[in-house]
Amino acid sequence: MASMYDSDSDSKPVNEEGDHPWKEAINKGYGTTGLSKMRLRALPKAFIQPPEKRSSSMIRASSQASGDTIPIIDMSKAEAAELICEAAEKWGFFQVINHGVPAVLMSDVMHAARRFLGQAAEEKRRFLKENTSCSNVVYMTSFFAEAEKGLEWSDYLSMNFVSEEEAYAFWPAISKDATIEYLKSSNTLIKRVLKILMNKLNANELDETNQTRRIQFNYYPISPTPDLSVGVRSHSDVSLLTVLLQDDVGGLHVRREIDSKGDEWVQVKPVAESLVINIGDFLEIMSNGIYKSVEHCVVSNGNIDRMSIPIFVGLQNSPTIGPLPEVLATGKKAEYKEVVFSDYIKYFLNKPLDGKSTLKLAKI
Ligand SMILES: O=C(O)CCC(=O)C(=O)O
Repeated sequence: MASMYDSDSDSKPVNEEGDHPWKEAINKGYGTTGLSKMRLRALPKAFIQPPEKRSSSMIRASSQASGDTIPIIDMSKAEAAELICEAAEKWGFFQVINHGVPAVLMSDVMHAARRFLGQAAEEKRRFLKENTSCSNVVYMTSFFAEAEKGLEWSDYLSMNFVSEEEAYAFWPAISKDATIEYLKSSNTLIKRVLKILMNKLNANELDETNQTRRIQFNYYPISPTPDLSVGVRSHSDVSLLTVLLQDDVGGLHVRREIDSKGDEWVQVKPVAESLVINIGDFLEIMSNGIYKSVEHCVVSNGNIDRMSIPIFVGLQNSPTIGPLPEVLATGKKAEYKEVVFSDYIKYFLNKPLDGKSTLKLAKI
């Protein structure tokens, strides 16, 4: 049955104080998508970010002094490997073109994500944490709604890949074929980038059977007051690396430290048919800080909605994580300690996204 959250009509009861029944919207699967459709004139209070977390003001306050942009690397060129390592050290972020993932699969998975997210809440709510028949497929609003002061203005479907069999059985029927195809086809690129990064460290190739893949459909609806809301709070990824497909709207910003001049936030401008790759915390720790896992955030937009599809490449539950012996063999002082892997994950999952706070757990 259609609800007021499913409608685009303007003639809805709106509490202009922003004191909206947002909990109902989340608990019933309408999420921020449903709230956005109500064309609220004020952001519900629960979504107002504390001043220090407002990405739009953070970004405005940081002068982009350098004028530099995130490197765009052509993977078909001989110098690609060198440029990838350089970007991983200097930026922690880069975009790749001619990367081997067919454009048609990228477009198919974007359409698949739109199909899933565009459904009525009755369909999406089947994947809420309390309803899903497989804990590896979950539909959510905000990262950690229970503990956040200021929820994120976004909804997402997270699919942790365990096996094709499980994915075909439990991922949403409306989007699973294109999602599984895209995920499979991205594997060659992921393997190639990891091999390049490990080579530069003189380390062995990482065992693929010890890795994980989680793919996510992120949806950022139009915000009534984008300056007060945030799409995704500033955070670094708990992954080896992340491969992100974004639409042409833009909104992803990356924090960059520039020595004497302080920080700057740089937008990752959409480039047609490219993929954005960023280094995650695991690779920063394993490389002893040579590769950088940097803070990034997504600003809200008051005019147009946005979609992105990250693949988080992770590690299986290994006993500990720390700098690779090959890296320490060079005689460099350890910047990170060996930490219990499950402690690291638990710490990340049990708090709101908050800059590079998880990485500090491993820092000496
Ligand atoms: O949507 C984006 O551009 C980035 C999303 C992101 O940072 C995340 O899902 O962790």
